[in-house]
Amino acid sequence: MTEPTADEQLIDRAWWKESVIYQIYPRSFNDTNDDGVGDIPGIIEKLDYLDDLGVDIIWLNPVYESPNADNGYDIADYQSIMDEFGTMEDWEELLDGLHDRGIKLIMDLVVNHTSDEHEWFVNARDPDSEYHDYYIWKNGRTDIDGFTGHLGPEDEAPPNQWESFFGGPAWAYDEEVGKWYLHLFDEKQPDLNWENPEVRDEIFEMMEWWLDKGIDGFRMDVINLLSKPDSVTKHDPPQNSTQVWETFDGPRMQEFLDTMHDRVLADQDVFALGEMMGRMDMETAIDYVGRDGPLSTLFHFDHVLLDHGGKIWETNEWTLNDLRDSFNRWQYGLADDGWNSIYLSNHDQPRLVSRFGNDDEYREESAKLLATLIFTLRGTPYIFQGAEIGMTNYPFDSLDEFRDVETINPVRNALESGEIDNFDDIKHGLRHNSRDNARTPMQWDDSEHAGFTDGEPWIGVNPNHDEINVEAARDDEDSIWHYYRELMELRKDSDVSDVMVYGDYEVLINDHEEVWSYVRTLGDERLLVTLNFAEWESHTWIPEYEVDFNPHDMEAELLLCNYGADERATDVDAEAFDLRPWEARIYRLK
Ligand code: TEU
Ligand code: CA
Repeated sequence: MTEPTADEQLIDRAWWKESVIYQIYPRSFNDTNDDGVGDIPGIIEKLDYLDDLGVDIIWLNPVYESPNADNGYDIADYQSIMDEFGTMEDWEELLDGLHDRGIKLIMDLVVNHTSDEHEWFVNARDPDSEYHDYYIWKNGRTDIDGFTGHLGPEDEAPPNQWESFFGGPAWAYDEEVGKWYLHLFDEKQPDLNWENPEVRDEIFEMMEWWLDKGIDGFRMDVINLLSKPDSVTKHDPPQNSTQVWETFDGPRMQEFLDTMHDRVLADQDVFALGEMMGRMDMETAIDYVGRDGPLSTLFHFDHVLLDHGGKIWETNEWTLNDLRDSFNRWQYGLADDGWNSIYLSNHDQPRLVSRFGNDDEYREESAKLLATLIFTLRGTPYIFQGAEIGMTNYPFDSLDEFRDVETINPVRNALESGEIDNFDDIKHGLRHNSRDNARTPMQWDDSEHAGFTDGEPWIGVNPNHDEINVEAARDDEDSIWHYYRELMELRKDSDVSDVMVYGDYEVLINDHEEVWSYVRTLGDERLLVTLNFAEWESHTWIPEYEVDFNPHDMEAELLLCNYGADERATDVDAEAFDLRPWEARIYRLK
């Protein structure tokens, strides 16, 4: 970052605003003992890789003991490491290795639910145990007139008709207890009862334990689901409600997070990132991540729901206007208070270049364009492993190739009920939507299993690893990988770093069907970012009436272009120019 300037008072600095986050999905990153599953020693082996790439924070997906019904998001013990991934000593070595290189570590915090194999839940089955009330138990309903869903024993219906996010009812009947427990996700992921103060204490103590071990923060899984609606906590829930979104931002949500903040986070300079489900209004968002809020920043789902239909195999068409609108809402919404997280992919989402770009003819160009977007919007940027080499979706051909519950469960249910006839009818949609696209192994080189493992990988390696791999990308100085590094250098270590991180965002020509352009401004510094989302040439300009400067007087100095700094990109009038297919440029306006 540059020396303090007169604009310094405009800047509310924080290390996590200036950082770039790299997300590691350990199961698919690097395997060192040939069991086909990535592991912590595998990450340690790649520490120099992460350092060379130039990232600042690692977000590690769950590595805790787990039966892996949902790949670690079903935790059986919060304070131990999954055998498959290694030992606590390995984890400590990883933390030290990162810190030695100036890289921070944030851990996944999954406290909406545990595994049904967690000791708490095992004990909770005894109604006299102090753990019984750690979970949400309800009686079923016998007044089942008009009920069409799944029935329990003796024709008892679940307490309400909420559907789990992974398909099927959100309640499971437990024989031993004779009651139903709530699970918003898989049956093996019972929801914790946050109304119980002992649950809160346990979780807060566990968080302190990890912070004492030296971690730098948490990514908080589905954190706005913790507080359940009154209908569930106070009395028996309404019988015909299928509105599972009633569970978003529940009545005590703010209180729970404020307490977490005051008790655990406040005194330490930690990064707290909340994953927030549902479409949130800005007031609620600012309550969470504003100056006085408990969290640093959040993940929302607005832009990643654009192309999703109701079912896992259903897709929707999206336009550039939709994408830009969803980002505009947040860019402007958190302009004065709060801070955005900018991501286009993660372990739950298909590959960004296959989804928002063109993974065929313009794979390189569009992957670079999307990276430009991620690094130049206002907010902390995220790279999900493999994005830096432009990894693509996987050509799934049968249901056996999938591993993810969110994909498999609903498809099995639909095949059983006859809602769909066969896999082939929905193949296209699953290929487009499935989370498994993100989970195929990291492509390190062009060897048999892409250098990920010498054993049999737990999920297929993308056949395109012979071309798309880290080794090839590092050898080619025009690669996506090197472009990511250039973007990070600009953002972190250049004359324009401050404006790139902290500058105001102003969109231009908001209805342009091909080009998304915006200006970032901080004091006298101005950047123009211009991105052509089309496979053809597009014309664009700076409309005089939309900006508070005169574009005719401006000189445009090219800082970065995904076609290289050739004459077409360097020799332009700032007021109007043409962009090549999927071309991205960053100019400094003077
Ligand atoms: O994800 C939240 C979540 O609900 C996602 O499953 C999302 O709805 C879906 O991916 C969109 O396609 C978090 C974790 O990131 C995810 O991996 C877990 O499965 C889930 O919570 C339960 O812990
Ligand atoms: Ca392994």
